[in-house]
Amino acid sequence: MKTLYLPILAVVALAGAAQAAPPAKVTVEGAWCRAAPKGAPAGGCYLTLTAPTADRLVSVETPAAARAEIHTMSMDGGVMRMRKLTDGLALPAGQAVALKPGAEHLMVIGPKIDLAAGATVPLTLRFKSAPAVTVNAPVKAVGGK
Ligand SMILES: [Cu+2]
Repeated sequence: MKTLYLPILAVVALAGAAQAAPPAKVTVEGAWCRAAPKGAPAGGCYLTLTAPTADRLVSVETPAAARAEIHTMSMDGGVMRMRKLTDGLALPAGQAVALKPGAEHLMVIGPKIDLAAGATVPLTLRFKSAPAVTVNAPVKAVGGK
């Protein structure tokens, strides 16, 4: 019977270690969403992520829209197209990853609020390892594509 206790003790020790050292938070800077015409089906949000250790942005949630997705843009036969990143977005250790117009971005689909300047879009970012971070992204009327 004595051998049975050893694995149980090992599991308890591991759980204790995990509690003592939670994964470091991902830094989120400069979050904003682009203003969209009233009734627009979706809007883009942008921010810069810096993960202290290699991580992955796996999903985004917002109470301000039906759903939110992580998108990338690429040229397809001379046309810029957006595509959902189903596996999320890699965040190399210590390297700032900018989500910006014309590149990787967050898409809020089916907005429940008017994406007008002055509004705020709360975005909860979920990572593979680091704890989730919620930021309030101000809506800005910014031109350009
Ligand atoms: Cu998009």
